[in-house]
Amino acid sequence: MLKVWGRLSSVNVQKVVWCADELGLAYERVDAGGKFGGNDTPRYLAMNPNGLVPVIEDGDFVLYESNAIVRYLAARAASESLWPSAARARADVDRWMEWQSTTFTPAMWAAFWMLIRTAPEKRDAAAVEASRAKGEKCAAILDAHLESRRFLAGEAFTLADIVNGCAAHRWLNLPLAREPRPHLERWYAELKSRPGSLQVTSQALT
Ligand SMILES: N[C@@H](CCC(=O)N[C@@H](CS)C(=O)NCC(=O)O)C(=O)O
Repeated sequence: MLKVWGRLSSVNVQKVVWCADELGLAYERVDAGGKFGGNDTPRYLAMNPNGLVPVIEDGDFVLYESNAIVRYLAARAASESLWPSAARARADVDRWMEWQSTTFTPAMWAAFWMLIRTAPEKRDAAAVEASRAKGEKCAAILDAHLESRRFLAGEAFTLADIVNGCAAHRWLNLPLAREPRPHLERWYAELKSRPGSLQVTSQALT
């Protein structure tokens, strides 16, 4: 059976779990990383020399990097809807996936780390504010894009929505003041109503 290594509090593990649930795949998830540890053993480092989660094992095939994993799962299931094969449609999905991993999640990272994983007396308020401001820029981009589209790549739900949905779940649940973003919030509410999202969107940030 497909094995997913990684704790569910990791945004990158969340992408894999959400994708697998959307596809209705049978899999076993093994807690690793963070408080669970286990990601610095020789066995783990042989699967991912970076010592990071997630990793998947599919028989004798081992893969790390969350966005590569969700693309693999969509391709393995021949899911034309999640990851379309037409060049421009695929490029559009890929663009939003790259944007999530290089721009949106890094923007809010310091705010997340300070507000969720750092004791109050050790928080750096200036770092939180700088990160909040960067997160707002990303939220504004998503909001404007979603004003005229149901999902990020148009009318169909794709991998772009899964990976950005995980990031949006984090952004919208951070305990800080945010600008109202009606289109982003409408999109996220629709994502939340999808059964495949529940393991992620029902979870508190930890
Ligand atoms: N680019 C990698 C990043 C993976 C990553 O940074 N994983 C973090 C959790 S989100 C991690 O393993 N941190 C160490 C730990 O959990 O012990 C991916 O997308 O899979």
